Amino acid sequence: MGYRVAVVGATGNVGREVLNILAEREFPADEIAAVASSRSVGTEVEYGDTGRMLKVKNLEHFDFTGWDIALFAAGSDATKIYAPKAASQGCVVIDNSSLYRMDPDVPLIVPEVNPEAIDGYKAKNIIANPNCSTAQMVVALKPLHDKAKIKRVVVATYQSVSGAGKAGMDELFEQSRAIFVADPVVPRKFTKQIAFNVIPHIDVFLDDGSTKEEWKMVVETKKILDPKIKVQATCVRVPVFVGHSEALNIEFENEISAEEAQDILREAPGVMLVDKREDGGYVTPIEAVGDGATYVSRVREDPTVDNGLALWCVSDNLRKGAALNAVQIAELLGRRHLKKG
Ligand code: 11C
Repeated sequence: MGYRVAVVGATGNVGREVLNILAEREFPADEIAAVASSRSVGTEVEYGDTGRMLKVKNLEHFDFTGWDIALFAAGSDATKIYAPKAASQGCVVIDNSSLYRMDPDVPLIVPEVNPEAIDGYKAKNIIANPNCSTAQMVVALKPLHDKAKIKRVVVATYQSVSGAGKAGMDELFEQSRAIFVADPVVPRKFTKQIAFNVIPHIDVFLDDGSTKEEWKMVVETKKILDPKIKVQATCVRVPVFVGHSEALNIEFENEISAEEAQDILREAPGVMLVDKREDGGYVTPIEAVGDGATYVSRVREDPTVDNGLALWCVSDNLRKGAALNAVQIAELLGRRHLKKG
């Protein structure tokens, strides 16, 4: 007997990717429900590329009783109402929003990094999935932290427009077209022109001048990896459709050479090292699309600090940054707690 799995927000960028990944990984599901807001009722979504079409069910009336796992990829307003409802009806919620990530009673999980923390899920029946830019960073940091203990990370991100949903992707496409045909460029989703530009602003501003996206990278890294690690982040939106990139500068407590770091990363779970130190011997976001790995390139020593390394990391933000990590959490939950079959 397999699981009964509900995918909430099934018509969005991340929800569709969740369905693709469940199908690709042959998740042992007896039943899959595609659930979304009333706007999407009447439409159908495909279960991966299996040809199997799922009729979208209305979240407002969906009864989660008897469903084992709900993978939520919905907006925060809907999540606030329906995630606790699903959890109270006995269904374990794996939530992709930022709502529960810093709740001390909710585990925040990246399976390659802190799988054991999932054991705390019973307090609320909710497990949180981290922000995409945090997920890929901690996958790359974890094996290096185990070896030489990280003290501080300075990160600059290059985040694709798909992080802002379908509206973000449409805006990049529409503005690019408008520029080619000399139409006016109108920013809607983003605060400034995104086509042929970069915008150093993701999510809302906080009182200290940082943005909430930057804050998430700080606090989520501490919760997932180690509360002692200091993180300074600058998060930037770039005109790329899918795939987030990050330039990391890392200071360690103990000595670690670039060669040692490369050897460690080559063997690390979830990491793919592509670091040839020659033209094209590194990964760009386009090459990471559709893949689950966190790619690491450009590993080198930073002689301006003690025990410093610099590196470049890239991942598909809709996959490892969201849908894949959520499905991996569901698999981990199955292995450790909800055994079936
Ligand atoms: C972006 N990282 O690229 C965001 C999207 O907290 O889950 C995901 C926001 C979140 O815009």
